[in-house]
Amino acid sequence: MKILFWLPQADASTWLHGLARALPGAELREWQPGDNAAADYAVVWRPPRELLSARPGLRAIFNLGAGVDAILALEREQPGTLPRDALLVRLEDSGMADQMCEYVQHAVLRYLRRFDDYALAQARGEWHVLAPHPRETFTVGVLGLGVLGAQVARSVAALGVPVRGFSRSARHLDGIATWSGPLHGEQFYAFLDGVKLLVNLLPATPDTENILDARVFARLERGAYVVNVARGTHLAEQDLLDALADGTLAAATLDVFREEPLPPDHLFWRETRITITPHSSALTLRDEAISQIADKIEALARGETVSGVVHIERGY
Ligand code: NDP
Ligand code: OXD
Repeated sequence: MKILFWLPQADASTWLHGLARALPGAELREWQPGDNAAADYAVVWRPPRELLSARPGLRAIFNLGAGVDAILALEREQPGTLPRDALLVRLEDSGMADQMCEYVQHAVLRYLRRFDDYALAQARGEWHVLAPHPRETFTVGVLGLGVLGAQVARSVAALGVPVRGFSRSARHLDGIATWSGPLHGEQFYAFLDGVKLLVNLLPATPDTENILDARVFARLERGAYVVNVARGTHLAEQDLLDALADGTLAAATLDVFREEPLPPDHLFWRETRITITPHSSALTLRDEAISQIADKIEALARGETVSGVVHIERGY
């Protein structure tokens, strides 16, 4: 079987060696511009359009991440980019959930115990004891209860704060109040009412673009916190700055941005109540990703079905 590989800004040889060890019979090659020779599978992250288009015979595209928005954007901009019969398969957890749980738990504890305010006080050379937020009303809302969101919700509940979640279809998670339905519907607003810290783990689709906007911020508890670990396109940037300025929100932690790297002159760098990390809340782990993808390639080669297949029309 022939496998094409593409991962910008990474040492492709280490990945190719790992894939070769996991799939000893495979013929592996790193894609180069102009390569339109046949391949059975593609293992890629943010591939150029030419890698995918005009490649009949491709059986599956494996995305080296959980979010497939970059690949689906190529198809939306130019329908037919994705080979007609190829499956698009995303990573499912593969070591990302633990990292995401740590990241979100850290943000919850930091804001609950007001370490963000202590950091600002230290910068001013001030010594003040601040009352922590009451744990029982520090309600955390998790938007998106998929592979990552469900585990994050459970891990935050283990900290002893009330947790609730929202998804498109109904989900049941022990000990976590859940709502479902369309975004901006009645159930969505019922979910938001009373949330003190909102975590976003939705996929980036046309439906979810700008979901973190002024209307949503206004429904949270006054002085709420926002943690965006999904995609930059979810956030209405000016609405966030306005909500921080007028006290609707107290602070935000952002791992993802519309433009990455975040440009040096972006206003977010200068807003002391915004914490920035460089799209690092949950990194793709090489060994885990290779093992998951190799298992799925072998399953497909045996004619079996695999999980993690993206529903193209739904967008995730
Ligand atoms: P999943 O596909 O497993 O989960 C998506 C969840 O969002 C599901 O619960 C789904 O609902 C819900 N959802 C989707 N659309 C809507 C909608 N319109 N209204 C309400 N709920 C909706 O994804 P993962 O948990 O694996 O990953 C989530 C996202 O996290 C990725 O798409 C990616 O963008 C981001 N990510 C970011 C990383 C980082 O380093 N910052 C790392 C990894 C992922 P339902 O359950 O009904 O299908
Ligand atoms: C992902 C990501 O989607 O790294 O996996 O953002």
